[in-house]
Amino acid sequence: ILLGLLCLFLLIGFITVVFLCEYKKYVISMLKTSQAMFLFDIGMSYNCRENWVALSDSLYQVSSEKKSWEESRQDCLQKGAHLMIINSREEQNFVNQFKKYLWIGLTDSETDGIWKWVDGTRMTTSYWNRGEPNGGRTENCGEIRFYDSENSWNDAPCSIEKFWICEKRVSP
Ligand SMILES: [Ca+2]
Ligand SMILES: [Ca+2]
Repeated sequence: ILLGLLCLFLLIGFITVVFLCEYKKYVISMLKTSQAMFLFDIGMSYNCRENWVALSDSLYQVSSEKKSWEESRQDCLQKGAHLMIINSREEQNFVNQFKKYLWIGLTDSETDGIWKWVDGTRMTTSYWNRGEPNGGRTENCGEIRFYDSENSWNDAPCSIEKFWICEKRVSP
């Protein structure tokens, strides 16, 4: 009986999730102005069909295509998000788990050797792989590369097309 109840609860949960997704799609189709859509998106804070994954106060989405660092940055902005900013060991270990080469929101394009996050803050804690960053003026964008090591970062030429990871804050 206990198992039966558990199954019932799971079924109800599943139906609820599917219903909410369909409902959201319906409302989005009704709201044609982009501003209303943006507000609604923040309100729901969870995108059913877009594979956002939650960790602490943020949602993360790994891209399914490859783009340059700048195009990746733009893609995240269009989604009301930004390229991932790593400021905890938890986030660092989390991003390695995708086991993919991924652009993150780190660049030293402005001043070589001064690494900044896409929100303008200086990088303080870093997880560079041994010998990195080694690109000087030719490698100005940060990526997750050596994901089997905690220190997985590499600097790479920004024009190379790679997968990327967006981050969206849920609470302010
Ligand atoms: Ca550089
Ligand atoms: Ca490098």
